[in-house]
Amino acid sequence: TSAQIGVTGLAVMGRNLARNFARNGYTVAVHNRTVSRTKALVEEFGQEGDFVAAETAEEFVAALERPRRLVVMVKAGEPTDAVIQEFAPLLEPGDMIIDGGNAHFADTRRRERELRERGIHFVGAGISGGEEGALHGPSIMPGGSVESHQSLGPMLEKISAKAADGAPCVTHVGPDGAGHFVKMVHNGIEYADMQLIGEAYQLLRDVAGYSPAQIADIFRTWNTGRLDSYLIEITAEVLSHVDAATGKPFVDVVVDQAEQKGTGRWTVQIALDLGVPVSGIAEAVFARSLSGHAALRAASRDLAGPKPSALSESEAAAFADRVEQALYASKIVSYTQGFHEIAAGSEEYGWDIDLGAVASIWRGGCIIRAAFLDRIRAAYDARPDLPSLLSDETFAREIADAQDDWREVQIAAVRQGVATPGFAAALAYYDGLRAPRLPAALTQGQRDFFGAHTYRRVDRDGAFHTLWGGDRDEVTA
Ligand code: NBP
Repeated sequence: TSAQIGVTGLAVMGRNLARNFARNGYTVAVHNRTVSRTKALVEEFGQEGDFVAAETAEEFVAALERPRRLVVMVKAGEPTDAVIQEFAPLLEPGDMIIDGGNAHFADTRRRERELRERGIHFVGAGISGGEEGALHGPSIMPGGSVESHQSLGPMLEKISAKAADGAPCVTHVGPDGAGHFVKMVHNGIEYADMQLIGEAYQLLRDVAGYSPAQIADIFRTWNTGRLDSYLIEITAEVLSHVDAATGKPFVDVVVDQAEQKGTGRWTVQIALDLGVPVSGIAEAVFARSLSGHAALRAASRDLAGPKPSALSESEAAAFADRVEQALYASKIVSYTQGFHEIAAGSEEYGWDIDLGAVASIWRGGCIIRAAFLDRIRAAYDARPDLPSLLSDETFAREIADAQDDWREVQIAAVRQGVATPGFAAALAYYDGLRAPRLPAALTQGQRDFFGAHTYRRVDRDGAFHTLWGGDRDEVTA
């Protein structure tokens, strides 16, 4: 038998992806460094489809039809390079290696270049949706050559999630590292979404005085409206869950220190390199980092702050409505920032990424899937050169409608001493963009004063310098 696709790396993701291919009628060669995982897969799930278990790399490669399609689902970083080094010598020109791990796009660019010299297509494919997504249909963001996508695309479409309108959640994002870049920003937006939801929860708890169970109900209601999304849905599930051992709300027995694997941090690092203000995503990464500083937090517990005062029942209900507005407006801003970063990456690396198509493939399968993405797609479809999501009429109008409540929520947070870095960053971004004049003019003056860095004038072209230490005459630089 010859397999149409092979999967090496059979931990949770690889195993479920292999099963997904098999359930869709493909013959799947499976391989793992530790052979027991391969055997376990075939023993447990062999009846789901056609698997070819391979113990060695040679057997694995020999099991694949040509051109070979070899999916690598190992731990990102050195293990990926190790696997490539093991398999590349066994492959022939035209074969494809698909890296479905969470690789850094710069690594993907390097690997693609090296393998291209040997005639092998290297496809860095972002895969989102966790282990459930891998099994039932993930959102897939493949990069690499057009040629490889012609061969691979139909298979990926088959195993991918489908959006509500039936469209497969996969598109050829662009050459070399484009897919992994977009997956990175997806994860950054995911961090921001989670942080904003967390802040909404904290406000409903501390300012409105609601219990986790009541807040779960509020999130369920929100999930029937414009905030309809996977993350809001699971938030309600987590908040209504009661710890069996103590009878307390589950959220109260979990240590409040958030962990991270790095893709959110990369999103911010790359944004800094590209000069894109992703302040909401950055605050989300910093908020996780702050939460983890246990000793620092313990040492700071006695710092002064306002005394919280709970709202009356009717005030609380009105406040919850305002929080929904604040959450929605802040969410628009974090997607605006994330799409700006994708546009900037596309420009920097010549990827020609279709932003509407990216929004489209995030509508199903992935962690940030949401009704909202349909609207983002519509905005980019209507105007592919949209300078910013905030330039879209519909989003601009929604923010205009939300802004009074958004500001009120921020005022309440500040007054009551509840940290809302995500809401605050989003609002500051919005007001910064709107401002007719920014204090950046003053910054330029300071820079010119201490470092003769020069400035431009509003009324004349050219670069200028003021002789600050002397007669303060202005000279042309
Ligand atoms: P892990 O990231 O835990 O990786 C375990 C796999 O890597 C095992 O198959 C292991 O083989 C293999 N491996 C390692 Br570690 N070092 C190796 C080496 N030097 N040579 C060959 N194989 C090696 O698995 P995962 O959680 O299934 O994730 C796989 C990829 O998918 C990662 O890049 C991850 O970031 C990405 N991803 C994960 C999720 C998720 O929800 N978990 C979602 C989206 C993307 P062994 O069995 O012999 O140790």
